[in-house]
Amino acid sequence: MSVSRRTVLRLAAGGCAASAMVSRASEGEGLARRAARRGLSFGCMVRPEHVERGSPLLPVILREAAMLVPENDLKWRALEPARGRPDYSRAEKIVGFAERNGLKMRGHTAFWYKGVPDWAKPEIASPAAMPLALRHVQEVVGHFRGRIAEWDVVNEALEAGDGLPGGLRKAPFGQAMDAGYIADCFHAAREADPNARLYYNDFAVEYDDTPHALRRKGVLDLLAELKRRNAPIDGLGIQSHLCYGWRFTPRLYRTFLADVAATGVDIRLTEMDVADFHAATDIAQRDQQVADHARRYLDTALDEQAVVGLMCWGLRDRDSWMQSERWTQRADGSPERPLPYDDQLQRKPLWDAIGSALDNAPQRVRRRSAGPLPKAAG
Ligand code: 9MR
Repeated sequence: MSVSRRTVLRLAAGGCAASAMVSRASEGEGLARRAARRGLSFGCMVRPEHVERGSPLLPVILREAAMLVPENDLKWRALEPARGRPDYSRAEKIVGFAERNGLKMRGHTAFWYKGVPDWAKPEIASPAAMPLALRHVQEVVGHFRGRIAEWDVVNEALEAGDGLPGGLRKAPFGQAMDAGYIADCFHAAREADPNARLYYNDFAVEYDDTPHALRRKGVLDLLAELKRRNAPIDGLGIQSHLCYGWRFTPRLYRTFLADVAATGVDIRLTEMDVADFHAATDIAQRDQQVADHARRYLDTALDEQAVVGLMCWGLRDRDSWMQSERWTQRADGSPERPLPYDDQLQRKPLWDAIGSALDNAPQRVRRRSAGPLPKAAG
């Protein structure tokens, strides 16, 4: 990475080390432009404080991302901690920032079992559940009508282990529900914002093991069922929480993506990061292992034309959800390094891997079912 004249001048003028680092990190072409050149989009998860004036991440976000998604601020329990008094202020910080800077927004997520606020839980667990949930979907999608380009309308509704028909998850309902409730959420979202692209989003479909195979089957069955019910679904979000050391089989995954694409929906990789608890202790070696793992995944995934873009679940290691998650902790006690930037805002091998995978992705051509391609950049 070259150090620009501006950085050299700033260093010479005694600018503080932190600002020099930020300046270096935001130099050169970001992933957003590299993605756009292929007709793809790159973006990331953010928190409101990341986009506040003075945040060291701010210039990095502006350089790297074309699309933002709030980590928690659009979840029902965050928006409406007390019944009837939704507070959009934290979400508005991010949406407003995106608007001022010409970035697109993803909405995550209108309905998620883990997002149900405590006050709504007893009601959700009764036969009267759906009106309350649908009212929320309409409220949140409608509030941001015309401002959020794409919504995870329903998140993580599948869990084969629960033993329900269609592989549906029991939570958050106390009773068995069929896929009709998911279709209803999509109808409610479409009505609330007719121009938003509507996604079903899930995790654990990426690897070559039994739970992932069951979830893949669940996803395909659900897409077929939603089509059968005429639900207005435009896309599948594949979270892509990767894990170094887990078995990834390109041929298998390629087939899955093709099967999804054949249903006519777009695919977005929505929350990518790479858990490194099976990777080396040595940082350089570990970062390279993570990067190579992601590269193999992305080369396979981006080869599918239906994949419209990629989002990382954060840009900087210390912002990762994995830092506070028990099952992702490393045996040597060191923090996870799952994201493209380290805590000093230096680019890591994962950043290079994502950039090269984007460069090597086949140029997107307009698909019959797809929305508009992003404007080509550079
Ligand atoms: O990163 C999010 C973390 O801060 C929250 O505590 C958690 C529960 O709301 O959700 C995390 O984000 C999850 C996302 O919403 C859905 N896919 C898995 C993500 C990581 O757990």
